[in-house]
Amino acid sequence: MKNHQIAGIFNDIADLLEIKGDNPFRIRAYRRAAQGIEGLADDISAMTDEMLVGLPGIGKDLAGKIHEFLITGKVTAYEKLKEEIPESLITLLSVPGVGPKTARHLHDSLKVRNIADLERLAKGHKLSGLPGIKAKTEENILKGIEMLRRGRERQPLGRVLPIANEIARQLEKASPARKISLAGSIRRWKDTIRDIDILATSVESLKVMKVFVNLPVVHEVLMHGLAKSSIVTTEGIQVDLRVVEEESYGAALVYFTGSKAHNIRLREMALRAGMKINEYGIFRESDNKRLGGRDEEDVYKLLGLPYIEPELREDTGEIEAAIEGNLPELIGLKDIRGDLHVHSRMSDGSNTIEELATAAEKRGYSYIAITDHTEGLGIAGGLSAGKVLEEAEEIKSINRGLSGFRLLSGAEVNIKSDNTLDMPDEVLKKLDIVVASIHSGFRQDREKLTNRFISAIRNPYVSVIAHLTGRLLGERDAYDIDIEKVFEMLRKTGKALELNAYPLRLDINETYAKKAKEMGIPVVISTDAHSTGHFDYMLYGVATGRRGWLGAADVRNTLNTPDLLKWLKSLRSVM
Ligand code: DGT
Ligand code: CA
Ligand code: ZN
Repeated sequence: MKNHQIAGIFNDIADLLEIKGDNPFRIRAYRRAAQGIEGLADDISAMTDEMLVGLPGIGKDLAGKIHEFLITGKVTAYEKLKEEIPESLITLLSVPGVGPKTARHLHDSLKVRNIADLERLAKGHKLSGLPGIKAKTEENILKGIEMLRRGRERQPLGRVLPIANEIARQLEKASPARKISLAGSIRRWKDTIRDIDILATSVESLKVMKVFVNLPVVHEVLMHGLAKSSIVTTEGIQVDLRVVEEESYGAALVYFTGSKAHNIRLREMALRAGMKINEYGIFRESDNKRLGGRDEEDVYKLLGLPYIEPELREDTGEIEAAIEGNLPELIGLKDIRGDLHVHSRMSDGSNTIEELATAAEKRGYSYIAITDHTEGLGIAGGLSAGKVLEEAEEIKSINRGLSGFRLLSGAEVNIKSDNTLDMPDEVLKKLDIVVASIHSGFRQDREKLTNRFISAIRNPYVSVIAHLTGRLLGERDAYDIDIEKVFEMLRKTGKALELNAYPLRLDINETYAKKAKEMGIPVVISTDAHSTGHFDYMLYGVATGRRGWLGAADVRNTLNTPDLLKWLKSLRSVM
């Protein structure tokens, strides 16, 4: 899919325009367009020009640029901008956390020309104290450089999964493979992926491998064999394909799904029971007689275990739970009845409220909450108190025309550095749901940051805490906060923790999700959608929930509409 590439170019153009000090509206238009394209479920290269212009945030001019890219593989305006701006400056901009302004300053005033220079200066404390360089900037620059390096090793699942699915689809279409499955960390839905593992069965392995190493995504062939081949895609991701016999499929799937730690536990269990397990099957130790391995259930059954879902296979207690018959019944996408964190055009989203409602209803949802940014977040078009109330009125009136689907009025308020919210209680009390998060000043120290969240939870109208860790995969590490303390306050008040499904955020990982469940903290899984296409990200949120052992009962947006509203109301009588 070209979507990701085009969104990347539009984001780059926005950065370059910002460096040039171009018109902020123009810059924002590019960012909005990028965001809309990134969220599309459909392949942009299959769209007609009229369809392009019909996309949210895309006018004639941007549609023309997309068209140009699809035909020529280039966008002239982008190429020109890159020529105008020194390459060394663009390099500095690639460091996570270094924005256009800092990059310009480093480049022009401090004459920094490459990442090695930058690292040396930051390490030698040569930057702090200089005008325009804030106290913590040095530290953040070093973190950014480190992340840039790490980012090359592991990619976010949200980037890798579409590529893996596409490869599997093409193998299915063009090769004589019978069964095809993704394996490895992708099948376990880990948040970042080192390489893609694919498993197939076939009696014509030679042909399957030939198709594989000649796929259009292949950039380089590392190994071309009968049982295993490896390629590197044009995006730089390694893909291993293994072809096995039908009778080994289950055993191989267990083996290559991993995790390694889980496999080791299975092997120990097998040995203790006088069996041997490997990627070919499960055998009796004494005479090597094949006992099974055709499907995964087979393997677990022979070990005396129920089937264990791939998301749980991390050796974090799943084997013990399986032995005791205590495996959790995991939440599924079908359990989700709505999305409780959605942005409309009123703030920085790409769609109108009606468009969002229509798209959500089409997915079979019963409700969504419109939670636009509020005042404090000027850059994201945050709404004033008057606008928040206006939007709530509009939602009421739209609801009158709906049946079987309901819009919830809400807001995503910003918890300010002084612990207060950027919206008064009199406004918040008129809304169905209030999501509170930190969007600025997140470089405060641990105690201050922690207290900001605690204060927000104490506010009687706050229902959900979002972006608790604030991490952005490959770009920003988690905030330094005392999670224990925040969780304790959530437990006390019964307020909910948001598991953000946006694949580059997933700021509540499986460990925190599991901890929330153990403490009895209600979880909501929300996409933070900024366009209708982003509703699809729910998949990643649910997967992370599953990795955190969550069942439908642990997640509040599995409730039906009356029960959900009742729960939200009940939170307001807490304090
Ligand atoms: P990653 O790092 O995102 O690629 O994570 P995985 O889990 O996909 O790791 P990978 O690609 O190295 O290996 C795929 C699976 O193959 C892994 O989950 C378990 C299995 N495996 C790999 N090496 C070993 C090993 O030395 N022993 C055992 N028991 N299993 C292994
Ligand atoms: Ca892998
Ligand atoms: Zn949001």
